Amino acid sequence: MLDQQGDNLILATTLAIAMKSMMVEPTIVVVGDTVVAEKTSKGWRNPAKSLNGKKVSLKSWKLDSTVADYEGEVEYDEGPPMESVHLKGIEMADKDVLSVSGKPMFAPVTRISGSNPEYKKIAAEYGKSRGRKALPSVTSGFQADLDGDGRKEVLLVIATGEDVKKENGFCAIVLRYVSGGKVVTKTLEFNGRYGYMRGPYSGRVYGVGDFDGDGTREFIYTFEDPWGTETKLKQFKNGQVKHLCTTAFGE
Ligand SMILES: [Ca+2]
Ligand SMILES: [Ca+2]
Repeated sequence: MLDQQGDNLILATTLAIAMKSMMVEPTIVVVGDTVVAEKTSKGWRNPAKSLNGKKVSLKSWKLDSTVADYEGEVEYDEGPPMESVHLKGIEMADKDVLSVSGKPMFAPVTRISGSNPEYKKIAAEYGKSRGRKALPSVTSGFQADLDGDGRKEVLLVIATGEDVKKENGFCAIVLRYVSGGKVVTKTLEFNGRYGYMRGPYSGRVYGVGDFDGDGTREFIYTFEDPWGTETKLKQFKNGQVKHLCTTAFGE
């Protein structure tokens, strides 16, 4: 009798494990508590309503360090104020934390300090190249190997302060990489339309890594103004930036 019960228990446990392994988790990218991208068999896309109720286990990352992993559920909210897909029950999530389900391979990153003279110079030269008189600075950024070729690229947020937000102010996200022995500066985002009811703008880069395990790295950043936020997922490969997905909130 006891043996029979033991056998049943083993059978039930085996079934539970088998069922759990059969439930395929969606591949999602989350910033704070907001799902910003989903990988399907057709590629990356905006998170869909079909994610509602899906269980996920996420690996979390805060630019250059791991933070506590999350196991939980995805929830779809049709609004108001707006449609969103987020993690259930973590309202006060740290906005800087990037979380990815499955087995993401985060790439090591080195934070860049805006007070470093080299980056002060880079920011000043960039501002000048855009014809702006206001002196910008590197407000955030990092070095990381975006394309996995063993050499690090640089992602920078270059912005002027709020005090000079009139006609000369701007915020940009730029990528710097070496091509043919020369440093190339590629502008990914630029906004200088400061003025009445606009600005200041800000940007933030969150991390880089192979999020879906297909062998190509992705990177993610947010570009923001008081009216809304755009979070963009991109790839850098063979000197080209490929856009994968934008999730926008706001007006
Ligand atoms: Ca590289
Ligand atoms: Ca990938």
